[in-house]
Amino acid sequence: MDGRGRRCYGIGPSSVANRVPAMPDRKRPLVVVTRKLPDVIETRMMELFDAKLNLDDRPMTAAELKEAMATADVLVPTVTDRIDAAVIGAAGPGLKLIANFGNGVDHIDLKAARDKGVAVTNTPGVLTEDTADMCMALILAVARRIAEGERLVRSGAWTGWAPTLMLGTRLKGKRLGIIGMGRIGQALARRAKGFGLSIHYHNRRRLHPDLEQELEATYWDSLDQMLSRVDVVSINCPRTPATYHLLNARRLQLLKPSAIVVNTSRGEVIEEAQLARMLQMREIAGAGLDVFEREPAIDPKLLALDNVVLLPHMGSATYESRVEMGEKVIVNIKSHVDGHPPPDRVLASEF
Ligand code: 8YV
Repeated sequence: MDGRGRRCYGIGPSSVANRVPAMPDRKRPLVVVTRKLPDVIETRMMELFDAKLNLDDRPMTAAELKEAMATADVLVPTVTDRIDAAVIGAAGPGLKLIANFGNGVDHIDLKAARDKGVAVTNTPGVLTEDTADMCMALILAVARRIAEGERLVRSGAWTGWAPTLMLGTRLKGKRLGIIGMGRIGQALARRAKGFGLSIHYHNRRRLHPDLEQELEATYWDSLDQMLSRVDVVSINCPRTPATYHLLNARRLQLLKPSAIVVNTSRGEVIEEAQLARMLQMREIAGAGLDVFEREPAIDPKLLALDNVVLLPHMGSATYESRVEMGEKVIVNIKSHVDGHPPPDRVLASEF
């Protein structure tokens, strides 16, 4: 022990020279986590940081978020937190990083963060495959009426097999139009190819020819032209000012009446009221929706429709994905506090 009761390590006689100096007391960063995360992630955060966890998982109010910003060094929000200019404006001098738990950052005012000198990170890559699985599951569920069939069995009204019962649509040979050919769009394309769908896509940038060839994907510079020719549309682009209501009333009307729309991205990319109206009128055959414009509120029209499969924003909800997202958050925070640029910085200029 040294004179201040701290443990010292050394070999041989205790002398100042052969003592390993005690680590200087470095203040651990105060990290406020807005929602309950997997136990392994919370435990590691407690080991590394002065972590303030939200064990009862009650979403924080705007006032609580502002208070957290004023005192913390790092905020770890999720898609359910609105990190707008007012919340960012409340940041204290220590707050230099918002380490988002999730890929999409449309709930964070990136410009306000940049102006305030606050870096923003996200968790790309680790939820790609799980989200693509969910896109494919929704396509299958709508085309083959899986949720409807399940409801029929549970209702007790099923009277047995019949030649014309629950007829759906064959996927093999149909055209899938992917809007947003990033990681998730490409992972969906790989899956969909296996189901015999031909791949069409619209993206800000055309893919490298080698990748396009590997995916056997047809690029459409014009979204309008692609929409009128495909049988299934999947939204896989991020929600940005440019993609808000990208599928608006006019574009939805370009779809074939037999078309299926699937959305695992953000509700705001589709003009939801119009989609609900067209589904109700059977001007669009069906939809699989994991995200909504006013989550968790859902348009009552959608709730009443049989040709729609509705999920509670669970595209990336696997245990593995949540743990890997948490690990990414930790690496981003650790790099930042150690003075290195965090690997998953989101640049305001990208949006
Ligand atoms: C996440 C998502 O679960 O990462 C995203 O952008 O939409 C979801 O899959 C959610 O964002 C967690 O904050």
